[in-house]
Amino acid sequence: MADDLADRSRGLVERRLRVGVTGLSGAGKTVFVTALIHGLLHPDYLNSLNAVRDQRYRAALLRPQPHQHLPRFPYEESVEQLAGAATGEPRWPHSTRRMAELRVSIRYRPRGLSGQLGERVLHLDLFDYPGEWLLDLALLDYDYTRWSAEVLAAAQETGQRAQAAEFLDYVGTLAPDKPDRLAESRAMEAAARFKAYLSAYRGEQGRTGLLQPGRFLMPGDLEGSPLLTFAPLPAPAPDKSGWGKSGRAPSGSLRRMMEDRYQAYLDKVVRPFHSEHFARLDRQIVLVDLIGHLARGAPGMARLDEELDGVQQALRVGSGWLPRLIQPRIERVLFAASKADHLPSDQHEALAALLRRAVDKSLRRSTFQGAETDVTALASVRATREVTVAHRPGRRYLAGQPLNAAQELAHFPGTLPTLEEIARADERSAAEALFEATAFRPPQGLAVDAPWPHLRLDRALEFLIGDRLA
Ligand SMILES: Nc1nc2c(ncn2[C@@H]2O[C@H](COP(=O)(O)OP(=O)(O)OP(=O)(O)O)[C@@H](O)[C@H]2O)c(=O)[nH]1
Ligand SMILES: [Mg+2]
Repeated sequence: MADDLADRSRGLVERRLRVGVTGLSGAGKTVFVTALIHGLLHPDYLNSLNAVRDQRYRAALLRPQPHQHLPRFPYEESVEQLAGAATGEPRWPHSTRRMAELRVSIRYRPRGLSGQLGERVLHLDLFDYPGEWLLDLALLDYDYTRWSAEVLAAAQETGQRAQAAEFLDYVGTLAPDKPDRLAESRAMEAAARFKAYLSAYRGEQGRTGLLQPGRFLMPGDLEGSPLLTFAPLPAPAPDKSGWGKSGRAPSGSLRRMMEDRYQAYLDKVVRPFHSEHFARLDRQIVLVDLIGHLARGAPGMARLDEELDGVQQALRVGSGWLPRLIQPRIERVLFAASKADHLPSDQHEALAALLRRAVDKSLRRSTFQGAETDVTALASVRATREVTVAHRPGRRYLAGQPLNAAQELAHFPGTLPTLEEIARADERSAAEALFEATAFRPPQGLAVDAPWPHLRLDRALEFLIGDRLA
């Protein structure tokens, strides 16, 4: 309100809206933010954004971002890669490991009477951050002992594999409950092995359970920090003589050091991320590579449930320990299955339905009921076209250039599995793929200064910001 008044004195009403973009590694965040900004700057293909449809949308501009200490989203670089401007060869943007921010200011004319009073400006602050960090909020419910027990149990389940064994064997040789001059170097060794185990499984499963600390594989600025030098330890022996009245392992012991670091991780990493970033968002889009989850079979789908539960939990968290002012205020959450251009259009509804079902399951488990949610399937940048072939009329084929092919080809990608097929795979906990899609190169001919093809990017925008352009 104060903002509005100040700005009105300069003759222009300006408002701010902070939209978070998240999803696990590879979900499509960077491509989404790039395409969204590019679309706002070149809005010809955004007809489902009502302000564009009603011709009230004037223009958008990139502006200096509000937080100087956050990295700027690499918009120009990503556009250049996608358009192949430097090399002549379009490429998907590089994988990113950090959060980033960018402000786009949109000038529009409001609907109805207020439109006659003049144009307005919406400062849209986009905040891109790894979903792995959001899922860390689950750790707040665990103390070090309970966390250790669950993580070690999960590691034992996969114990026959090399990296899990190397980590468990090492932890098994430790005597963590006595003061130990070498505690620091043992902590470093245990943490290194723990990390090696986590990264070995990420390739296969994406994550190793919900309780994997998000910064171990996605450290951002914390690379090498002592905050990441901890690992789970087996429960202490029942005999706790020498533990003192506090009930804690003796100081100078490895266990004490690990407990302190785990606690520091919660206090210095997890809570601040929540209060400084997550809790300040107005809207949130969660990108889900559902097709990628299906490719990992039943374990992949189980991980999807876990991921969505984690998001629900994040939305709920904070009411207990955050100051009132920064309690979560996210008003709208859009869950979007990304890369829908891997399927012909007659299967997009089925893709969205699979995601909707998973979201509904986690919504039912959660008691949180604040934010308005919606589910969609979209392609930020459409890399395929739909074609038909003479001998199979009625069947829709995809034409595009596969990542590993030298030229364009048309193929039928198959059909998404039904819910029954997914449930059956789940019973057998079968790891074979439930669906496998061909990965495509970005389309040829994206121009730096012309609109790009997409699927439902504009509808996603209407849900996320449309009411603020009304
Ligand atoms: N066909 C198609 N592929 C996409 C689309 N969006 C993302 N991809 C593919 O998914 C990959 C990952 O997309 P990114 O946007 O880099 O994903 P991210 O979430 O930023 O990933 P990290 O930076 O690694 O966390 C890209 O390299 C593309 O191969 C899309 O709209 N269509
Ligand atoms: Mg990225």
